[in-house]
Amino acid sequence: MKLVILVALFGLCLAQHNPHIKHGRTAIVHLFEWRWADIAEECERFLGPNGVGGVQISPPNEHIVLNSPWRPWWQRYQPVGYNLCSRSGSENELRDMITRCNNVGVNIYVDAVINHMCGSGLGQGNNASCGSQFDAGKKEFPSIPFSQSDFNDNKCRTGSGNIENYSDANQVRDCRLVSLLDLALEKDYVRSKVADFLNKLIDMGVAGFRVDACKHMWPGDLSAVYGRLHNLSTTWFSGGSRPFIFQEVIDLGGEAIASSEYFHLGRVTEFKYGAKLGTVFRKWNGEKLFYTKNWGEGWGFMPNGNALVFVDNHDNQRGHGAGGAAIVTFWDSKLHKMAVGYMLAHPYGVTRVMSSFRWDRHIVNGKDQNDWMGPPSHGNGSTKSVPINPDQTCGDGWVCEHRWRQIKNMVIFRNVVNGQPHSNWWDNQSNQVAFGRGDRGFIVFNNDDWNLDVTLNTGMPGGTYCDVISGEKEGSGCTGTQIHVGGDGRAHFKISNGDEDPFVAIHADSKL
Ligand code: AAO
Repeated sequence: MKLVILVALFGLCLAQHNPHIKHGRTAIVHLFEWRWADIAEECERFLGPNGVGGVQISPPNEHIVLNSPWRPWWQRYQPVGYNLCSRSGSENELRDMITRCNNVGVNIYVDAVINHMCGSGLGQGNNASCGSQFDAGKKEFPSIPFSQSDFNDNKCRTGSGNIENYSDANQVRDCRLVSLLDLALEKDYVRSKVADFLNKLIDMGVAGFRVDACKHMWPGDLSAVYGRLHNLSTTWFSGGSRPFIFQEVIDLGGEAIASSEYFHLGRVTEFKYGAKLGTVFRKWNGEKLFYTKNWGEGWGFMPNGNALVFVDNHDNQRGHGAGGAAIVTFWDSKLHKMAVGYMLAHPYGVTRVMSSFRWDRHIVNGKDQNDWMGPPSHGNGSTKSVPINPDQTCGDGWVCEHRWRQIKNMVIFRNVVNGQPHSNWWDNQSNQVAFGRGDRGFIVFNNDDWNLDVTLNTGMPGGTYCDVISGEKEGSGCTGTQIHVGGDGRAHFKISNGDEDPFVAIHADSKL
């Protein structure tokens, strides 16, 4: 009997670790700051047809609107209510987007900001994205409503009321993160309001949540909130499906709070992944690509079944959050394509690809002076839509890494090799490595300052394959390089270190 209960509890916990991705797809893309109307189009014209499993969207609820700095991207991390209108669009547009994406097999994951409301600073004004009234000074948010007693200030023991020391778990959870008004999630009333907000989204058809700032919330409080969540909508998901939960906890080691405290609740962001992979591809601190033979848990990362991984995110691509200068972003496009390619080829974790907007980066003494800049906007502050160029790239300042051929094709690679083991490893004891995924795919990297010229056992059936990095399969031919695999599974690879993309990948579906 005890065993049955234990197994049942274990099953319940693991449920929130499952992204419920459809049709054998595997990767999620973060369409940072995109408008709902554009995401709906992107699901239909690109993400569905190219096998992308889901989209992480920016926070959909009402947020403060700031004039100084002018409309920063981070205003959306300052909620002032749970009405569903934001810089990305209205509730109707949100609902339409969720429906249309689900209809083409693309899941929606909501960035849920539930640790806090807006900043306490009076200087921020009281403009809200749906026009609701609020008073940060009095801690009043009548559209929900939350008032003074729904906040944690009485529990915080620091002089400033803010988090001052990350070695003290109590202040990290009970004080204000960068002055943001900290919700008292121990209160049943607050938990119910937060759960109502999330349940409304679940009933609209979302597949789960990226939960913001989890380090700053007690695991017990989160457990109580998650316990109130509805099952996913049976219009698109099988009965009894729990929402996918992935929790933002920054744990590079050395602090009071460890990501493992959240494992039983859902997946957790593994920030070591991008920090280390960036260091390896940059060849900093004596790192070499061949050291990644035991990439994953072998590098001290969290257990595979708990990890949500990414090369960069919306914070650390501009110096916020954690990871620093090692993080490889679209600004270093050659390294970025290789790092994202490596991540997507490797079996560890649920993978998330970043899709960014460009800003006027201006680094002085290691700090980006324009780290606040919001998405491409019109003069009145409304976000520009995403135009698609004839070559399928995006215009108007939208970077669309997810549309870059190399990244798009590696998302497909990950789907094709799903479930296959990491196999046939080869390295030159430096920065040239290769590995396969059973007999379904094989990838070779040259991040050395000299050419690669080698014959390798790919583990793949004999035949001619299109390299999906330099091109792809089109009809009965390849638009890029062809790779000939012999009957013995061996193939010859030549990769110049001078290539814009010094890596090659083949998979079962790129065979001629
Ligand atoms: C803005 C202004 C503030 C103002 C506030 C209120 O910038 O000056 O006080 O409004 O008016 C985003 C922006 C913030 C913005 C906020 C609200 O990034 O700049 O504040 O919206 O508009 C911590 C949290 C983590 C958080 C991260 C940014 O733990 O949860 O800070 N990320 C999420 C979102 C993020 C958002 C929020 C949370 C808030 O993704 O976009 O903020 O909703 C250490 C700790 C980390 C800590 C970092 C940064 O990291 O471990 O937990 O993250 O510090 O404070 C090495 C260490 C690493 C360390 C890092 C940095 O890498 O190994 O552990 O250095 O020191």
